[in-house]
Amino acid sequence: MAVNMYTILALAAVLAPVASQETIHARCTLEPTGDNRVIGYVDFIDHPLYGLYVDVIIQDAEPGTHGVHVHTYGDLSDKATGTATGGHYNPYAEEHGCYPGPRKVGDMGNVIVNADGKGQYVELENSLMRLRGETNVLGRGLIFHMLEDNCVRTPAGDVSAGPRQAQCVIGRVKPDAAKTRLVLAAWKDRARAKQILGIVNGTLL
Ligand SMILES: [Cu+2]
Repeated sequence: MAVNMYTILALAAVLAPVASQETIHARCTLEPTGDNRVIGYVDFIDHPLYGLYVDVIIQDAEPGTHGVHVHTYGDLSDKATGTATGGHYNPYAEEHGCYPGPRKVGDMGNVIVNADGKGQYVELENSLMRLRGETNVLGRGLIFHMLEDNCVRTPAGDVSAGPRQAQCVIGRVKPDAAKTRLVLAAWKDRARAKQILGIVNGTLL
């Protein structure tokens, strides 16, 4: 009896920190700035153990390579330029870079837009940017840029991606059970992740 009780207490101690943390879902629905036409959305799924899954889906964009990042403020009031969102979210005063290398928390990477104007960019396990804790990006802004992010590690590296063509605010959404199952399967079988997630024309990092 005593052994059983200790076993239960030990199990509870191990499981409690995980059980108390839920999977958190968020979305950012891009709206074009100024005369731009690009639209799209970014989905975030934050799992307490695996980290953050980020999925950027773009359409009606100019073919080419476009930087995307989380910027400091969820302020979309500058409809012409998107600059009210501030610079890249950088709580640790880091130099610029791109996922998955050393970088600012808000630094991500590039969406490759095909001739049909569509592009997809997925980060499978971003452990630096989260929807919880110290580096929570809920309520912050996200920007889709006109040009390629060159990922150069300098404090001024942010400027390479050029003007801001679309912006959005990251907000919490209702969990998507079907998508969560797919992402969990991808986390558990990284080698087949692209196939599991059905990414045909897109980048998975
Ligand atoms: Cu940016």
